[in-house]
Amino acid sequence: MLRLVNTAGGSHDFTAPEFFAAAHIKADHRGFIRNGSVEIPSGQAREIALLPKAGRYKVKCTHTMHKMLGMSGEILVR
Ligand SMILES: [Cu+2]
Repeated sequence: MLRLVNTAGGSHDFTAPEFFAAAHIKADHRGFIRNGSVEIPSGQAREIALLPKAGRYKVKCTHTMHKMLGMSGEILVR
């Protein structure tokens, strides 16, 4: 289960297209993902049941300037 919690005052997204493309995602949870990205409004959470595939994947927030502010990283699945 991937649980994304946004405790901030503004919206953020979790954008990892290669990660989502490689994973097996529960059918009725696929609607949360658009173009490899999950939007999480302020104060909300999203839970996505998935089985990730081993590998390294880039992840970032695509909101304006957010990547520059440090919202990027790497997902490592072993
Ligand atoms: Cu952000």
